[in-house]
Amino acid sequence: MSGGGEPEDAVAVLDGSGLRVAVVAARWHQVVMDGLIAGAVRGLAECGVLSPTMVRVPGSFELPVTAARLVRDHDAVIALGVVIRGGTPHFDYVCHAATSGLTQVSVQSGVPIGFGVLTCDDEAQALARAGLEGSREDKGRDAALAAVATALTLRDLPGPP
Ligand code: DLZ
Repeated sequence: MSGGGEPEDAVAVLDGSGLRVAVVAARWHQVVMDGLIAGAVRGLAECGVLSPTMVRVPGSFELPVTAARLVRDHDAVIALGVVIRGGTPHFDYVCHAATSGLTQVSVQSGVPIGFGVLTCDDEAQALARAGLEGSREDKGRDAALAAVATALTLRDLPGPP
């Protein structure tokens, strides 16, 4: 997937200061994860979210069940992980479990989940998206801004939550 179609107003100023936000982050691929987490925290601070709940889980497979708990008492969740293709079909199973699990949790709860799970062919692709020095993209920050923007949009829509 290419980042080339990113909307120009994606970085519009967001006031998320009243929101309860959680970050859930897997532990695999530590250097990339450190970049994603730092990017998410930076993005949240830009929106006025200064003390997000931080939770670590073993791997990306554990993101959905943990997000399911966090949506009970947060207005937005940011899920971060890195899955790198190996020589077995395991990659597809973990990616599918994380993607469909997080989608289900978000749609069923009505709480937005920023999707900051990198699914890459190799480590170089992941580093390029990790928001580290020399990275082209900052997917942790992108996921944080998307979750806050969606939480604010949902809050302002008419009708029951
Ligand atoms: C087992 C596994 C493998 C092979 N690769 C990754 C990965 O690249 N990224 C990741 O976040 N997690 C990986 N895991 C761990 C699984 O997500 C999960 O934690 C274990 O299967 C235990 O449930």
